Amino acid sequence: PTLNIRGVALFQGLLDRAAQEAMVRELREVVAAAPLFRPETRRGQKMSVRMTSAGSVGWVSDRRGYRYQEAHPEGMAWPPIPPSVRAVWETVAGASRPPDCCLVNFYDEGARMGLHQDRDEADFDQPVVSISLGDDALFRIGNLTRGGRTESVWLKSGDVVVMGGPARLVFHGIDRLRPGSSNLLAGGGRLNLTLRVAH
Ligand code: MD3
Ligand code: FE
Repeated sequence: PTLNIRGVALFQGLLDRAAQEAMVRELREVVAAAPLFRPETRRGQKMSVRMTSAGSVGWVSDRRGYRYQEAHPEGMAWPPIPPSVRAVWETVAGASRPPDCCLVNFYDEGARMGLHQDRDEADFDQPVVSISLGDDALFRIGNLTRGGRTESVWLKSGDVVVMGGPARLVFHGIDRLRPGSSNLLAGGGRLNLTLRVAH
């Protein structure tokens, strides 16, 4: 890694421009097969981030709660995880199992994600791997419990983050984008992919 913050490993610039462009082309197919939607929190609030998934299961949220399920909210199966995305997991995860979910988050200018833990997965010994594409985003890393001091780092297009070991359950979030900082995505914004072993 090029940087390690509280056990969160950053691989800055792991994907070059050509690799990023190839991944975006594959992700267009994912979104065509399983459209982005805006999940609702348990309290019925629409999230600002739009999401979809690839893999055998996908992450959904509605008034029934957060969970992984076999179908998109509109009923279709999730498309397969693109090979270029799987390859990143093989390179950096050091995991004993392949991912069964790739959560795709799309941020437009103004979208954010509040501090939270990722704890809907069955096995916290498996890492989560994140890939950033498009505009820069201010990523905040907290602690294993809510509150306390936090540290922030800008994630740029092509950066990969691995959360494993003790860092797997730290609170984290995205405060804001730097709009116009990347021309990778036509129309701007940011895609974040998180590879997970959900089941
Ligand atoms: C640290 N996504 O989808 S990715 C998420 O940029 C999520 O869209 C953010 O948090 C995004 O749940 C941050 C980096 C990340 C992902 C999972 C983690 C950091 C993490 C799990 C544990 C600790
Ligand atoms: Fe998260």
